Amino acid sequence: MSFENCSNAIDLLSTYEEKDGLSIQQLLDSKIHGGLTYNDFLVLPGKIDFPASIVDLETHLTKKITLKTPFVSSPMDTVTESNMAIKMALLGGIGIIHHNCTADEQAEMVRKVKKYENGFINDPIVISKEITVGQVKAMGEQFGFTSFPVTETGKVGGKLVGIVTSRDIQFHEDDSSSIAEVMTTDLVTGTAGVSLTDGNEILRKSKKGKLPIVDSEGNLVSMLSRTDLQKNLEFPHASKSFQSKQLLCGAAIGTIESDKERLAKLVAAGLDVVVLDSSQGNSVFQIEMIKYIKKTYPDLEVIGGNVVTREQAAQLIVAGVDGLRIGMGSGSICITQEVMACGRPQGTAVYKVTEFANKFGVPCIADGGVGNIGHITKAIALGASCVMMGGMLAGTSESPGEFFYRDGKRLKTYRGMGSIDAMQKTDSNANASTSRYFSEGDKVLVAQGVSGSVLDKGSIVKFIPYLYNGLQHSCQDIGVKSLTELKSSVMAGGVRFELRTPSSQLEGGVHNLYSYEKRLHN
Ligand code: CPR
Repeated sequence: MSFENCSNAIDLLSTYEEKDGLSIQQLLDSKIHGGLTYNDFLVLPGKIDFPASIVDLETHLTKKITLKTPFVSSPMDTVTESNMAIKMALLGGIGIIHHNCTADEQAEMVRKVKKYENGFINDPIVISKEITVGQVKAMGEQFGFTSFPVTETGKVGGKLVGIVTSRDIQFHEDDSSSIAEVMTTDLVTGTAGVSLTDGNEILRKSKKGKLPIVDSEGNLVSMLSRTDLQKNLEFPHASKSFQSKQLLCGAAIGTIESDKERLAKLVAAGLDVVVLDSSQGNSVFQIEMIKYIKKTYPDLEVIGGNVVTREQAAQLIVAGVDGLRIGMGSGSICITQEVMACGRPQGTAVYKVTEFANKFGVPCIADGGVGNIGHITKAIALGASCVMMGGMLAGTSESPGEFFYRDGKRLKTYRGMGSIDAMQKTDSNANASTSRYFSEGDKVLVAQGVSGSVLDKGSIVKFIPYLYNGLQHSCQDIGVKSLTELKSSVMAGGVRFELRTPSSQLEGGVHNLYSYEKRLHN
């Protein structure tokens, strides 16, 4: 057929029976290719007829929970505590708080996330009116500011009676006067439940420095500060529960008896989703725990795992999970495959499990081995609904731990939960690491991971939007307008794949340069 006779591209291609590239089934035929990792293949480009900005990244975390983005932070003690969980939820993902700590500590972290209100200071420093001017001046030196709300109890939750600012005390010479004599009692306040935008507007109009927020009985609930006005960003994708409007929060537990007590505390703190944290999820302990949780807390969503085979998944689906976590040995800090001889290349694991679980409406999280945006696209193309990240989010301002310097680089610790370091954490009740690997009671601990360090990545407030925009552009190149369309087009054979030889992988990276700097975003 000549080119002149064809009016469109479809006619031009009509002599070919199949689309170019491989279907997902051909790509993942492990009898031919062996197990694949994300780096072993590429997605072929499609047609762009829409802007990247319209690509919809909404997805399911569990049967009942949807998120505006597919990003989940891993329950590791160098990745997710309340700071990370708050920011992940504000940015449209969710954080799963680790359990390598006491049940009370973990519940307190969950509570902090659930109580968080963006822009509002929920734990302001409050004084009572018995405090003297001299004491407030000293507090000013200690904290660097001299505005404090005054309540009857001297605590948040007490009746608001005034506010003291630097103007009230600056030129007051008698340091022994009580604050009641100098504080401002003519107060502008906001009412609990006010939105951030409305609260900021009241603050702006009042020309005051602080806006105390009070409940219907006049008790202090929180505060807005003028110095934060510019910093109070809105987060349109925030993951919130429909009824309470509180941020969504997940937490991990193990599968031993004491974890039932731990879970009761987490549920009392407002937990939305529990992740059963085990490196090999197909155990009688986990199956029993799933049944117990579904019976005891029918509204709590349960994510089971980890699994890498259809057979493992089937056991947990029958037990009643609302979501599955996939991955064994693919984590960046992990030596499980080396030591245990068990595991599966992550690309194959994600496809084999999701292809099965999705038939039963069970969403899956691809956990471990995500090192760049391309890996996220590939995990979703293979059928995952979300990706769980450890190493990608470690070393950010929101991850636990202090930065330190080595070789002129600013670093933070990142360690596997089955590393000797994590397993030897000595807090009472801190059994996460050993129970994750069924090692509680072992005399000799067998490490399944390492402890290391990662470079400072800055705040996830910049990093997650980079992942978000990158994922939108990736979908645009593939020619799909949403993550849902990506998955359905893959299954229908519309989105095609190509295997990569080792030399094609080299070609796909930066090569033949004398030197270069890899900056991922501005
Ligand atoms: P990366 O995102 O760093 O590649 O992997 C994080 C995931 O690795 C975690 O969510 C968890 O499933 C897994 N993981 C954590 N500690 C581990 C050890 Cl010590 N060994 C094996 N896997 C581990």
